[in-house]
Amino acid sequence: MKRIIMLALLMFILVGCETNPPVDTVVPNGLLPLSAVEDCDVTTLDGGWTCIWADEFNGSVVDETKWNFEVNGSGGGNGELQYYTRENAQVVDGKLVITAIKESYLGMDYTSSRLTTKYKGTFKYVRIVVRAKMATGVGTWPAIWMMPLMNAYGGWPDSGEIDIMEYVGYDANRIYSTIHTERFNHNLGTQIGFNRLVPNAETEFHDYEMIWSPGYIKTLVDGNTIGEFNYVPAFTSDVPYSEAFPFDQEFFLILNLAVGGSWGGSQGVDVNAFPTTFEIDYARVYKQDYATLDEEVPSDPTGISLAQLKNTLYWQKTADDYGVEQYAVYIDGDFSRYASLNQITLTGLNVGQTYQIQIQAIDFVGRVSGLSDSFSLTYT
Ligand SMILES: [Ca+2]
Ligand SMILES: [Ca+2]
Repeated sequence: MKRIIMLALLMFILVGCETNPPVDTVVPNGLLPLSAVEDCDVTTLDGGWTCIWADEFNGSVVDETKWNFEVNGSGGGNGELQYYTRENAQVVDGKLVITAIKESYLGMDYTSSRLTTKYKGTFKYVRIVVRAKMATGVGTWPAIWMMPLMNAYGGWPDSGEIDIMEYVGYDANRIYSTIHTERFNHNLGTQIGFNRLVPNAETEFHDYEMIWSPGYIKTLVDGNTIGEFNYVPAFTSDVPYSEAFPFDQEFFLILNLAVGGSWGGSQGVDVNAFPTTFEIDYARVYKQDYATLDEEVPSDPTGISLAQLKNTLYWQKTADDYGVEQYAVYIDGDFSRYASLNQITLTGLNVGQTYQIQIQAIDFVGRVSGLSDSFSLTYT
């Protein structure tokens, strides 16, 4: 009898365990809604943006769970004059304060600091807001910028650089936004950049911002556009998209105050300008909460065209309520590969043979468009 009761109890427990917890089946790829991080003072922004990483600089020291110090005198690759130390960055009154000082240190004439979120905060397709006040004086060069976590497409500049905001003291009150890629970079004089006057950039805090989605980066100051960077495959159809727009990988954030160097020092360095500070009130990173927001299927890809680059096709960027994350490429009706942006170079096919190529758009929650019309490609 006791055994039967035990068995019944066991059955009950087993049946109880089999009752499935509620499962979110709203989105095809199982993406779950985002939760805002607790240490972000503004947890959401209009447009469905949720804060996923932030530093309000409310503590008494730099939070090394979020930031790395880059300690070196290597000149930042630009012949800069500072030695970057840990001691030149402090958290004071709710702000990160980076101070550039004129002092002899390990063979350099200035000290300053450079902090990165490498391996601690890495991001893709996000919105970043950094509230900051510039340093002062000829020869200073503060920046809010991003570098790729992995060099997926090769060393600088092939894997890209995003300069959300740069400021050179000799060009007072003008802020710059620039991207560098293999095709477009300052070594070639082909970098793509914009600038905007901010008359009190050195005396007041402003929100410097970037919004990044597939094939698109926009920078802003206080909500006003500085520049927009678009991947337009028809304009660069002689190269793969990774050479023109390699921004489909994880990037990390960098805050630094350089002294001198190829750009910041091109009008000399005013020794009387030091010490001077680059102050950051907060850095916040937002991501769109696709699982909660996205409701529509992407439209079918159209406009497939032959690129100048061999065996390469591009097509119109597909419309979707919250954006297309990637495209699936089909050859003769079979799935072949994915493309992050609206261009693909086909490889490994038979020379002289003609193939029917179709494209399908996939949004961030896994909703798929129909297949495009077929494009006949004879492989060369
Ligand atoms: Ca703050
Ligand atoms: Ca959608």
